[in-house]
Amino acid sequence: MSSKIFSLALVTGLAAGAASGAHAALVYANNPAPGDAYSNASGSNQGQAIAGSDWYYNNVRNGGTVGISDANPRSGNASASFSGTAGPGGASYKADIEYLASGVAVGGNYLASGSLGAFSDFSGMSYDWYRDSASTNTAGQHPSLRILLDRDGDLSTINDRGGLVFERAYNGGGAAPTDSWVTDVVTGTTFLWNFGLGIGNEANINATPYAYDATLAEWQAHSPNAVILGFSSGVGSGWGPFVGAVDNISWTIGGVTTMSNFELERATVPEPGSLALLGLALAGLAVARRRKGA
Ligand SMILES: [Ca+2]
Ligand SMILES: [Ca+2]
Ligand SMILES: [Ca+2]
Repeated sequence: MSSKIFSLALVTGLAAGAASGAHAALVYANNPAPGDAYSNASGSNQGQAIAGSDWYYNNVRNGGTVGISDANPRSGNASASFSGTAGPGGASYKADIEYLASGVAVGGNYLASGSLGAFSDFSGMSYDWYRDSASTNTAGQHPSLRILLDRDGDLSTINDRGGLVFERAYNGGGAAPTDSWVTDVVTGTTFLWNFGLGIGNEANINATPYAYDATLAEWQAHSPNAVILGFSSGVGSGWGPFVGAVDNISWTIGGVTTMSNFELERATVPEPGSLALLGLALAGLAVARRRKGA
């Protein structure tokens, strides 16, 4: 009920004959303004479903906070904001917002139990992110964007689950801009690094000695049977104090683009007639107040 999906009609033919289209979803906070601020002080990952959507606040620990709120509006009245202070050493915070295929709660956190499609049909993803200048963590850090995968495509085996991560630091990025929204786009030639997938974190899958320079296309060749479990954006762990946000997370699978705009549900807008009546009532109230005060 909190998520309204609009079919935007088929977008101009990127690939004539192929399935193509776009869906933009408004994903609403669970709470009215100022919105959500889901946090967990404990050291174990906890999550919360975002009602009416397949999105979750997830993997939140050590005081990390994530929530759709009006702190940093983007494409409307809100975005998904992040903050955390613990770290970078010791028990540092973490907080994600994740879209999961058939998400299920496991010990207070959420896991996908289904698939969004074949990794081989994935052609890219993008998002807008924001780093507030109040952040004192490493200057190149910003909320990352991840695709979550099951590497062998068999959902009953979970030791090969993991993901691929986009960060500017491994794509020629320097210091992240602050106090302004930045749009990043992941294509077949973008460098991604992995966690999990049954091959260890930061695996080197190509001929170069460096682990962080495998492109999306190389990962697709490396894991031809993988299926997509979901998408994720987040902050930490191992960061210092950070304040920021993300919005307009989108991905394209089989030529169909899905974009999520994080928003606060608007109050019902009164019709012009009732606005006029409200105006008259307020004017009357002002007059009454003046009279009372005189
Ligand atoms: Ca598997
Ligand atoms: Ca390499
Ligand atoms: Ca928004």
